[in-house]
Amino acid sequence: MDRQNPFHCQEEKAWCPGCGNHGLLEGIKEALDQLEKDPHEVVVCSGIGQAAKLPHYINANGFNGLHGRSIPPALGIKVANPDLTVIIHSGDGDSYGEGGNHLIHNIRRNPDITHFVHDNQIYGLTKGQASPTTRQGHVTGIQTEGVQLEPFNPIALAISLDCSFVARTFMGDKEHMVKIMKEAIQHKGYALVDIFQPCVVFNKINTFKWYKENTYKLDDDYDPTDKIAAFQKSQEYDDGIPIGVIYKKEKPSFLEGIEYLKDQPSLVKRDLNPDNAKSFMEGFF
Ligand SMILES: Cc1ncc(C[n+]2csc(CCOP(=O)(O)OP(=O)(O)O)c2C)c(N)n1
Ligand SMILES: [Mg+2]
Repeated sequence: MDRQNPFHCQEEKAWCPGCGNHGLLEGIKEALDQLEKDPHEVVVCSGIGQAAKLPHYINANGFNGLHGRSIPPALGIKVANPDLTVIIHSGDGDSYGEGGNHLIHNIRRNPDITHFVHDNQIYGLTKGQASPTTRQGHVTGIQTEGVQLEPFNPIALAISLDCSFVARTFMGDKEHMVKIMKEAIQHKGYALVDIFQPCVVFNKINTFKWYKENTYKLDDDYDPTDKIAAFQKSQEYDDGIPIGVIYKKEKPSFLEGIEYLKDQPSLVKRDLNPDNAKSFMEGFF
């Protein structure tokens, strides 16, 4: 690229030195630059958490909402202005715990948005409680006897709901991560990308070294359209976790499925006529 990356931002970051979020942020800026996007074309949405601070550190439009609520504003923005590239950056707690219900039904809707989950397998911002992806037996300051619950498997859930694009990557392998990010952004439909992102302070088990030693890349001849094979891949953990595009399913995106919108301008392109709302409101009084 000979242009300067327009997504760079001078804002000081409130992340710990060594946090996986730094590399992840560099990765998304690089992916967007390589796709030759411009900042005004991009919106980054998030909920609450360390991961969810990302919209503050990238030169693009942003929406930092409530915990577990990164998806609804992203969907609203995409519906109002389908020309925008809408991306979510949020944590494993935010996306799979507090936001779990939105995740499920968003997969069913299949809007054309991309969801990058910073999966550090812990609640980072609130200082190290178990998240849905924390493994059984993992001892935390709250789960002093070790986590009792079985972990949530986002990849298996997404496949079971026929999510149109399901991938996993590790921020410690920048080339792999940027490649997957670009593919996910270009995918038409909802793309869920679980990104392993070490929390160097509150997760002493799933470290950089651990992810490096416990992940492997899917073979080139792996077929992501094979649902049964994908489901089998989603079960692998203890003997190595596959990274790459795990599942893909072609289907219409949310807006394509709404018949009456087909020959209508998008909301942002319609004339604003407050009088229409006035007469509508008068009906309530
Ligand atoms: C409704 C609600 N519940 C709980 C909280 C407290 N809270 C803030 S961030 C957070 C966990 C964030 O974890 P995760 O989404 O994994 O992000 P990370 O900090 O690890 O990047 C919690 C429980 C909140 N702000 N709002
Ligand atoms: Mg987390």
